[in-house]
Amino acid sequence: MLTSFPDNFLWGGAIAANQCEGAYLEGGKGLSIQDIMPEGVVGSISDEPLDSNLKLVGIDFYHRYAEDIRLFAEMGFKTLRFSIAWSRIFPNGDESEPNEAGLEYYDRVIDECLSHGIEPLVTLSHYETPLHLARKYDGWRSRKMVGFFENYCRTVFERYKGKVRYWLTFNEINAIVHFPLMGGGILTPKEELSKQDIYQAAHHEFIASAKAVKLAHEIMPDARVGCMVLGVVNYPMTPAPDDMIASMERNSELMLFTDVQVRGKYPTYSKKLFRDLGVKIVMEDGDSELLENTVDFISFSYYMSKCTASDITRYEKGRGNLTSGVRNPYLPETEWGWQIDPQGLRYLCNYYYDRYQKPLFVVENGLGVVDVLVEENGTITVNDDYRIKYLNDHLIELGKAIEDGVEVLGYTSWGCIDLVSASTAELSKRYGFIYVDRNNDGTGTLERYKKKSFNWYKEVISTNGASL
Ligand code: BGP
Repeated sequence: MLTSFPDNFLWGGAIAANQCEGAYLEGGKGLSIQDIMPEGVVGSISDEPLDSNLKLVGIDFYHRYAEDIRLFAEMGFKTLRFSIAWSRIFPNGDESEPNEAGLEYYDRVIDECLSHGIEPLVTLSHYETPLHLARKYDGWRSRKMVGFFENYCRTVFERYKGKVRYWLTFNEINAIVHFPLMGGGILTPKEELSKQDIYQAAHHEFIASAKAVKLAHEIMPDARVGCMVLGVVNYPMTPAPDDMIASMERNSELMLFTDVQVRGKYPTYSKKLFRDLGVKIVMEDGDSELLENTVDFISFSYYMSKCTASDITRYEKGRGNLTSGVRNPYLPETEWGWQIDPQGLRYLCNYYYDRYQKPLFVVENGLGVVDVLVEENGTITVNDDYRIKYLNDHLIELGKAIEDGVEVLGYTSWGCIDLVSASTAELSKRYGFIYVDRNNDGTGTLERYKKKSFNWYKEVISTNGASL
């Protein structure tokens, strides 16, 4: 029995606009890059949006948000992480006046959350660069993006101040290195981009993020703004010092993204890293001061750990969503080859907290699985004991991290309702406590069904983790 979770611990779930809302042309919305990625990051992009893109309807959260939020409230959610689709507010991304219908939509979503005592946790940019900005500026390769993003942030901060206290800037900001299109709205193919292009684009996101933090604190003095990174820990494959150093260097590449946003400057090791990569960040006057607007907390996704070796060709490659590594022979893996490592979560929490002494927020964690609906005593459900085990094991380790002394603000399980996968753009990879009747071919009633894990999570929340 665990009692380590603090009384005000923010239990909840996480979703993203492009993966659940659908209705991507309703309410005056403009297109985002997601609308030309019908196969997800693993596939190719199209010139124009395709009707075959499951995101056209998503899980119809745009119309069913009230029903879905009621189900989250029934589980006892204290918080809901969702993103605002930038292109609902500014359809092209660079207009001066916002789209009122888009703002009203999020008024309704936020008010619905608040009416159930659910604290909104809003991601400002969840892989959703407006398509027009991708086409006109090649996304975040252009410094101009900073101003457009600032305008968007100011608009939503002014509109939702007093209602939304917790904000995240860029979802998995470090993903830009691996997927420049998804992370940076960059249409130039990755093979044609230099490391200079990519890290310069990341710099623009750092500046935009720092400006968002500054603005948020000015407009909403009680706001708490976090960075969001893809949280991966790299174990050395063997105790050989060469492997240890390889894992240190690999971790440094990841830590660069939190270091800049949490410490407010590029770390000392970045000099060598950038020299080796042939990168020279172009800084404008005032950038160093701007970066000093550091985040209030660190949020991250956690799905797996990785191994690194000085010579990775000697080992089997591990699979993963956005980064790859060496397969760890001690760990089981999911159907998609993601290595399951609950203890890695405890390790990573300690790693971040030792480094920064700032509160952490686990904003994504979960198991993507093909679920099967069954009928039991007249009730349609999914017996997802595998998901319960996965989440239970991770939460026990999170509890241990808290006992270790790590300050953790909350935990939002990824895809608390089934939604479209980011990597595959399919619906068959399900994470939810709530099943949505929609298939990869677009068929299905969109009906919602509670899985077995629904009541399990409800119990976890109502006992504040003591039932784990
Ligand atoms: C993260 C993204 C999410 C989410 C999750 C699961 O990288 O922030 O948007 O989708 O991964 O990945 P997938 O949907 O590919 O299973």
